[in-house]
Amino acid sequence: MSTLQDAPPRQLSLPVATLIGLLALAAALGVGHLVAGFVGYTASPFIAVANYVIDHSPTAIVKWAERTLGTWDKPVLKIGLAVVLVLLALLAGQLSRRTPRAGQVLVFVLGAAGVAAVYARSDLGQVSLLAPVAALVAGLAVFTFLHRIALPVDVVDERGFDRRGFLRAGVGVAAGSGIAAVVGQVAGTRTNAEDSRAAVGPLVPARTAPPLPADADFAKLGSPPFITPNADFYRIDTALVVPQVRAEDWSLKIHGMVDREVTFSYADIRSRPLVERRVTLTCVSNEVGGPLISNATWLGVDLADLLDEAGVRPGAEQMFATSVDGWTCGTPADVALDRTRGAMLAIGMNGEPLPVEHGFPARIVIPGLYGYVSATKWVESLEFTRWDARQAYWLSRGWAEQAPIKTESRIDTPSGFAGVTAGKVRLAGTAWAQPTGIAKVEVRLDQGPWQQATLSAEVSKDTWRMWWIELDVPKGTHQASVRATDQGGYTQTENRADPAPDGATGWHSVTLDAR
Ligand SMILES: Nc1nc2c(c(=O)[nH]1)N[C@H]1C(S)=C(S)[C@@H](COP(=O)(O)O)O[C@H]1N2
Ligand SMILES: [Mo]
Repeated sequence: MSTLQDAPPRQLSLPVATLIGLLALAAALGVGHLVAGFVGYTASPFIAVANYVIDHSPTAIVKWAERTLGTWDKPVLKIGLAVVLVLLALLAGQLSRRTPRAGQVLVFVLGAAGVAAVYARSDLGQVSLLAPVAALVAGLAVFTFLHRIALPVDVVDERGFDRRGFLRAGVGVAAGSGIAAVVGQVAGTRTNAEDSRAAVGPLVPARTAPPLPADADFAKLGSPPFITPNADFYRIDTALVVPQVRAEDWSLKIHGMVDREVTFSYADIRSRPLVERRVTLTCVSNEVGGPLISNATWLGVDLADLLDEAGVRPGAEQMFATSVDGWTCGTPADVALDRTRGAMLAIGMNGEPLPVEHGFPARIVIPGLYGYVSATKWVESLEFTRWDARQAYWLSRGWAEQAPIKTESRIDTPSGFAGVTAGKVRLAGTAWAQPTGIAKVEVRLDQGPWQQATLSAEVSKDTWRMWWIELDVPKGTHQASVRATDQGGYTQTENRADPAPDGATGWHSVTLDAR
């Protein structure tokens, strides 16, 4: 006989326990996301915990992830965190097959972790705590409620496992959680920066960069294109959710050791004479031969002009920049102030307003310094201060205070372990030494003599330079290596050094398998 009212079970079945754990998790995340949609998107407990993991992972792991996963580092982190949460939810269900206590404790601890992660963020106000607290309450309530239905405490009334009631409640919770998450998502991204960016309209330079010479790159021979399209430009930042800042809400404050505090709006900046400058950005985490380097035509104003209006006082050692997401960056003040260096506050990139993921509405670009000590995206404050007064994000994680870009070179074609036809083999690549400029690139096969490669036209000392060469490659396995010499007369050292603490060194080489 089939009945919906079975005898009271003494313990939950495996699938029911599993469902209870998962539904409690869904409710917590859904409700958390819903509330976060109104009090601050990054207060969503899932995102806050993921951000916390990024900020508190050992530096070596974060940098390793940037290098090996590149732009995939964030999706991989999110998936990893989701897997961990699902496993913990399953565990909460399994631990509670007889009584709900152990599962409730686990759900509470998880919820508390969400609260702590939001509390730990400097860029979120008190009200944002509502999101993880609501998540905690929802998770606990759903867990307890479903457990009560599935395993009634009160067996005296002979009520058994009300399967239909349990399923109805489960479907309700699942649907409610999904709807809550969607509403939160819509509400949280309603202040999306994309439409503000689209409304910026054309940004017209007062002074355009000179046209590019035809031989600015050897893309046809296998070098990268001289200008990296925005969609291909490398992206590195700690922001799990790309900060959404509307141009009309943005401002930049210059303060600290200055004669007068000044604040600029987006309208202030764009109405100034805009200059175009080509600058190659380089990440300190780039391994020898790595991809974390790209080149763009930036549009913006001379940072020195803005700093002059504030009147930076003598004695200021660093320009401490803060992004809207709380990330910070320390630049030597003398480099920021040096007009000949050409530091910019950029609002345009390759003929468009800055893409949101590259810092819209405005970012700093400074030729010759690795990005972590110069290139603050979504910048909102520049404070002039001393080195010992403030420690920037990566400095406090063991990276160097001073980080000029090192002279380096890379073989782009053929790629590593390429099969080639013995005889004349063409190699092409790139070399950089911002802001000194590249003087010479040499390539050699195995331990053979160094041979000078043909260089592309020099567009600017602040940009990379492409090279190509043809080598005689006999049958067999060989190694081709490259080294650059900059215009200061320095030739790249062969000594291999890791990216930490101030940039990798060593010659890049590729193995050629010639048949
Ligand atoms: N707000 C913010 N700005 C940032 C970072 C960051 O994590 N947050 N990373 C810096 C680093 S390490 C680099 S290499 C450059 C990369 O700029 P891109 O993503 O536009 O290529 O941005 C810099 N600016
Ligand atoms: Mo970087």
